[in-house]
Amino acid sequence: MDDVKVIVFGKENAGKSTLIKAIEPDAINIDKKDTTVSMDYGRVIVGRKKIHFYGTPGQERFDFMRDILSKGANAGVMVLDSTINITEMDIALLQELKHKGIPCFIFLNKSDLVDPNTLSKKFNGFPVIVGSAKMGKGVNELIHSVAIIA
Ligand SMILES: Nc1nc2c(ncn2[C@@H]2O[C@H](COP(=O)(O)OP(=O)(O)OP(=O)(O)O)[C@@H](O)[C@H]2O)c(=O)[nH]1
Ligand SMILES: [Mg+2]
Repeated sequence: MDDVKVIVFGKENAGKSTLIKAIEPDAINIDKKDTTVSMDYGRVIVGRKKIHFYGTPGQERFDFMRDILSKGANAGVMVLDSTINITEMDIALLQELKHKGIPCFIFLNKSDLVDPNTLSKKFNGFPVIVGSAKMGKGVNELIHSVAIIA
């Protein structure tokens, strides 16, 4: 079995912990007052690959955790809230991981709250998967996309 490490990042409240719970219902979420304080962890097996998802806290004061958890990652998933515009900082973060050799996907979350026709399919060349962690939409597509590239 090959181990694959995936880091899940994105702003506070984007839905990272919900996504990891949707990937694995028994996932571990370390939350305090509904916000992640250290990390989330969930795993899934696809073919011969054991894919480990590490969710980072969204709050800025925990930025150091992202650096620690991204070490040795094979892929990254940026969770974006569809109801909020992507920022220059989000793009800069995606580029930073790309330069570290970590290919990234964008999981465009909370698509249940917006008109699907208004959603972009690409952001600066990064592949986008439209979904809803809460509804379990796009989650399988994400897992299989990660399994293909990592
Ligand atoms: N409508 C809707 N709500 C969602 C979806 N995904 C997550 N949420 C809600 O968004 C809120 C934040 O979700 P979390 O998963 O805790 O977000 P997070 O990114 O882990 O937040 P931090 O740990 O604080 O960085 C919760 O109330 C979720 O129920 C979704 O696809 N649709
Ligand atoms: Mg969280």
